[in-house]
Amino acid sequence: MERSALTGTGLWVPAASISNEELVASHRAAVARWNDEHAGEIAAGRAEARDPSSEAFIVKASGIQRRYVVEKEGVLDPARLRPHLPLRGEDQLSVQAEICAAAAREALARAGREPRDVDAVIVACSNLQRPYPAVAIEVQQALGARGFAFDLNVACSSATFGLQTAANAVACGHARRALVLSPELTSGHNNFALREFHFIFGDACTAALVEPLADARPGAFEIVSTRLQTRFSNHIRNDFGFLNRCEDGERDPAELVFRQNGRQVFREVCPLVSEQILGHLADEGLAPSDLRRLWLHQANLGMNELIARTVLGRDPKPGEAPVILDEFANTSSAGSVIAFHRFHEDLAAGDLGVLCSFGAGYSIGSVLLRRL
Ligand code: CO8
Repeated sequence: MERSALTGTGLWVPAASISNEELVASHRAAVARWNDEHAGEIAAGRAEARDPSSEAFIVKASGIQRRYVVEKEGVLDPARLRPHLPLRGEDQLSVQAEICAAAAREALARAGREPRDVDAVIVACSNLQRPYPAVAIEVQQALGARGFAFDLNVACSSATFGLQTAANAVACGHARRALVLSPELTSGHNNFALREFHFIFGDACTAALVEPLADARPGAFEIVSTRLQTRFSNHIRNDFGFLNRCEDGERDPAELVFRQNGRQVFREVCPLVSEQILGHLADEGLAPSDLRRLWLHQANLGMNELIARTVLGRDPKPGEAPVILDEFANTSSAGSVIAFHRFHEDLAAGDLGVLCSFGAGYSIGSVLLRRL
């Protein structure tokens, strides 16, 4: 079995970003409009008036200051609350394939590889714009890559599940250079009308290249080992799917985009994640004090502080568990890879870190990395 390495990462960031101030102003206007339109039902007790959002709540509850989005005007328009995406013809590259290719090119350049060196492409993300043909196969063609490609969805843990799949493909000799791409256009599946959800997500796309350890250059990261865990929960759901059109009975449209019981998720997921990282380290004969970095999923600042404190047995030192959610919000599966992409250059040869995702499913993935 060939050992594998993470040899390069790439990041696509949308040009547009939305501050909490802009988002809350749009939400206030949308709420006033909705309450006005539903005044009769509210007065009759058949509907509940919607409450406006607040910047102070967003920062206190989540640590999020702003987020990037693929298109800003549509999201902020109180009458629309979703991005504008021009319809593309079948002869044009789809939007997810386009952002994957941009992130992939950066990862390849960082690893000193060419697109034709790639022989496996995995598009791993929460929301795919179509079931088939796989977006990954479109990216494979756009890059001029060889081999095989497929899509994979394990919500916020898609990238770590993709990294284990890529590392296994390299280990077994099924591929030599595997790209894991996470094109998270969360703004297409977020409910910007409801204050408990509208601030949570942002858009981004990451790329990670996995190769045999023997081919990796100094400065790359050995994939020491990976660990995945799933446990069923209804506390984070999105019921959008092809059977919606066949269902008898009406559904609340809010069930067909992201929804969650955030407080329950916080309570249940934090201990699962800390236990997974500690168990993963113990099985490798390592102690938490052996770790130089925790590249955690970026959903909520309080969650990350609690998980880091539980794993390390003390408060994390500045930079030990880097935060990007203040700038990006929750970019689902891309979050922990963005944290890695932005915060690994200072590590020395031999330094160890854990890249860890957690989210809907529940699903948790940890990838133990050692700098070469
Ligand atoms: N402004 C003002 N008040 C608000 C707002 C707001 N924006 N939002 C909620 N409130 C109110 C609530 O109504 C509630 O009021 P009351 O007490 O009167 O009922 C009060 O504030 C407290 O609300 P919460 O209990 O909800 O507040 P929390 O402190 O729990 O914070 C969080 C909410 C920030 C959501 C927090 O619970 C959290 O981050 N939890 C973790 C969630 C998490 O990590 N989820 C992972 C989801 S991602 C994933 O895996 C799926 C990927 C999907 C892809 C993306 C597609 C879009």
